[in-house]
Amino acid sequence: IARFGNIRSNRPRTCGKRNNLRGQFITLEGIEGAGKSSHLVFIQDYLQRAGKTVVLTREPGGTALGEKIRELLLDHRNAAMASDTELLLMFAARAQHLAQVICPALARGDWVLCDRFTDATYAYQGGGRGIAPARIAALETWVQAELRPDLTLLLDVPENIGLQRAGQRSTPDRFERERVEFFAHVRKTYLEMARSYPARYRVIDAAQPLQEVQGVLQRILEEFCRTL
Ligand code: Z5A
Repeated sequence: IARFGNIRSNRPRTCGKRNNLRGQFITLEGIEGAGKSSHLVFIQDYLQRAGKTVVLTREPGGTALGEKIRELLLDHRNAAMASDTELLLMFAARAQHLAQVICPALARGDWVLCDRFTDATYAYQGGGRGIAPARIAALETWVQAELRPDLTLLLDVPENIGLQRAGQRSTPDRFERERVEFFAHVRKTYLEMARSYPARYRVIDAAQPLQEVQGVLQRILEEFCRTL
């Protein structure tokens, strides 16, 4: 044991205690084509007008190393990637993202607005690929310790609408090549998580026109800022 040091030194050190982090952590989730990219800048602008310093970032990615991992994950030529490999790569990118971007920003008191986070892992690798949630939870605890988002905005659309919107893009990546059933499982898992964590989740009907979605987002953000 002496060789490996004190057991406590093996505890996750990503962010330390949540109450030492002064910033707020907001994540945006949804299936393919739900409209995350369309709404991120709107949310960032709203928060900046409310006087917050906002760090806008994304997963997988957000760091130079994480973006390289993202390329591996999305490259359609990596069709042979095993589900466990995919899961571990997601968390490898996340560990780097937490250490290099998210935790320092929250410690400074900045607000972090992240396009997808660990809920996407439960939805895609759990719901979509069929990996047991307990395995994902073990990695979540390892990599994040007690850090969880303060607010998760779930842009919810039926999978046929999401895929139709996203289908207007050029070469589909490794996830975009999945069948509609895959996205139905992903959506179902997101909605189950929203029911399990009502305090941090807000589900937004993203099938509405863009302006209406933004009206709802604005009301949610106003309420969130008011209750801090
Ligand atoms: N992934 C994972 O498996 N596990 C994980 O842990 C993480 C991620 C973190 C990359 O994510 C992939 O990684 C993702 C899951 C996986 N793959 N999938 N699927 P990503 O977030 O970068 O990729 P994405 O989901 O494909 O995001 P996206 O393509 O940017 O979709 P979006 O941001 O939700 O949609 P959008 O680009 O804003 O909108 C799509 C189109 O619809 C566009 O033309 C818009 O103008 C239009 N749109 C949007 N909203 C509306 C409304 N309300 N009305 C009409 N038209 C609209």
